[in-house]
Formats: sequence, structure tokens, C-alpha cells
Amino acid sequence: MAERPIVIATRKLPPAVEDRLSRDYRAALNPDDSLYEAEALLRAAEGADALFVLPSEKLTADVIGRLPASIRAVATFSVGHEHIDLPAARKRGLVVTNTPDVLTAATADLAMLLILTCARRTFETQDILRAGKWPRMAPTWMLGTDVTGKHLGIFGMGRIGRALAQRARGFDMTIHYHNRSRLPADLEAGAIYHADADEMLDHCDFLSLNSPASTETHHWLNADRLARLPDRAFVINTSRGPVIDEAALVAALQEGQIAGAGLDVYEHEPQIHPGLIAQKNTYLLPHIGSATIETRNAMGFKCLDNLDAVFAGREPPNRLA
Ligand code: 8YV
Repeated sequence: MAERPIVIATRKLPPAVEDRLSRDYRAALNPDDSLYEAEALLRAAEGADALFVLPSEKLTADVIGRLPASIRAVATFSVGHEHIDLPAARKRGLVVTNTPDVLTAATADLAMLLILTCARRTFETQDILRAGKWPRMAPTWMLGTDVTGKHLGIFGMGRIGRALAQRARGFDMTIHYHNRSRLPADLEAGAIYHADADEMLDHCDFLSLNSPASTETHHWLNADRLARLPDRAFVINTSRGPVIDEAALVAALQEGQIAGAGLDVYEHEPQIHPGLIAQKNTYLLPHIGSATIETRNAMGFKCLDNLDAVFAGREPPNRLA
């Protein structure tokens, strides 16, 4: 019987995922969850057959070009794939796969949670309560805003954008969206399409960013677009930090150009712009969009389904390259 392929897992994974990985492959795990720099990753890859990576590993054209010939596949434990140079992977004949679908619900839930928390000031009020500074219930204190009847603009109506729209409809919100192309009526489900994303900004009580990171979306929400948002608008981001010009967002918050922001992702993770921390009307989470046990297990199993297919000579279900 042929030896099981060698797979390098660059990060510590949920136990059920590591168990299956170790059962079916000769797995190099990372129990300390220490980060691999490019050179260390290249050394670890020597003689291995596949890499199981996260967005923390930057697989640039240079790194891909220097991967040992033994590496046939890279499975990324993420739907986002901006950390992997796909053209370079194709050129090198490297199979690359990701984990779509299984994290859609969890990420959309978190976007909805940020909308609600911005509207109802939940973090801010909890901080006050925990600090023992709750004076008493008062009719004019800590007033938020309703979400019912408000307008939600979604920039990027892919799987997660559509799942957020579905949730927001349950809160009686009117959905606007911009996408590269208009969706068919069944997927649009009554949402209002704006071919011009800038024009959508005028309508937003909440603007949710749900596009992938790319050269086209880099700093899409810049100072000009922030200025165009109504001053009652909240910005929600569960996609990728660089879609927002973070310095411009801080300036807009400081100047009261917008009402607040609910963020799960940042331009320079894990560093957070100090201006975001300083604002009272920011609700900041540490990139936990997909962080439920069910979702993280499903993401890991999807990576393994893809690797299983590669090593069985089948087409992997979630192939990017
Ligand atoms: C991942 C994500 O869990 O899938 C993605 O693209 O952003 C996350 O939800 C995270 O990147 C860890 O892999």
C-alpha cells in the first residue's frame, strides 16, 4: 500500500479536523499555533505533498515558485483567497482549494449582530453596566435607533451578502445592493439593485461590506464615499479590512460624518487603528465571523475533502487553481 501523503498544517486546527487529518495523512500539526514565516514554511514543505494553510500564510508568486516539487496541493481554511497568488499557482500546476458555503451562515449572522449592536448600542451599554455606572433606567438615556424599516446597503451580493439580506428581511429592513452584475430575480428576492455603487450610498442607514478583497475593492470605502453616506449611517465590515481605508474611516467617525461602525476585520490585523479603539461608537470584534465550532469543523472537513479528491485523482470540489 502506498504511503499516506504528507500534509503540513500551518496552524492549530479544531480537534475533530486534526483527528481526521492525522488519521488519513501523515500530518505535521502545529500545536503551539506559532506562525510560519515564508522561509520556515518552505523548509517545512520539503518532501511534503500538500499544505493546509490559513490567510496568515502569504503564498506570493515568489513563495509558490520556490515550493518544493513534491507539493501538489494547497487547501486554504478560508473562503477568502487573496493570500494566494492564483495565477502563479496555475503556472506552477499547483491545485488550490478553499471553503465556500460552510461559513456563509455564521458570517452573515455576525454581520446581522453588528447591525443590531450598532443600532442598540449593546457593547457601550454593557461596558457601563459592568463598570457599575448604571444610574437607573431612564427614558432618554442610551437611545439607539430601530432597525425595523431602515435601509441596508450591501456591497457585494455573493453568498454571504445574500444570506445577510435574508436575515435583514426578517427585521423588516429594505435591502439595497451593488454587485458586479445584477442577480436573477430569485436571488435578488426583492432587493433593490444599484448598478452605481456610489449612488447606493445615499440610501444607506447601514452599509455592509461583503465583497472579497481584490485590487478593485482595495480601499473602496474611501474618504469621498464615506462623505457621501448619510450622517445617520453605520458601516459594517465582516469581509476584509482593506476594503475600507481605515484612516479615512477613523477621520469620518471623529468628524461625525457617520453614526458609527461595527467591524470584524481590519486593514492591518491583528493591529487595530487606535482611532477605532478611541471612538465610543465603534463595535470591534477580532475576526470571528466564522468562529463557531460547527463552522470551523465544516471548514476543516472541506479542506480535507478537497485534499482527499486530489490524492484520489479526482477533481476537488472547491478548486480555485
Ligand atoms: C476564516 C475568513 O475563518 O474564510 C475566510 O475568508 O475570513 C475567516 O472566516 C479565517 O480567515 C481563518 O481561516
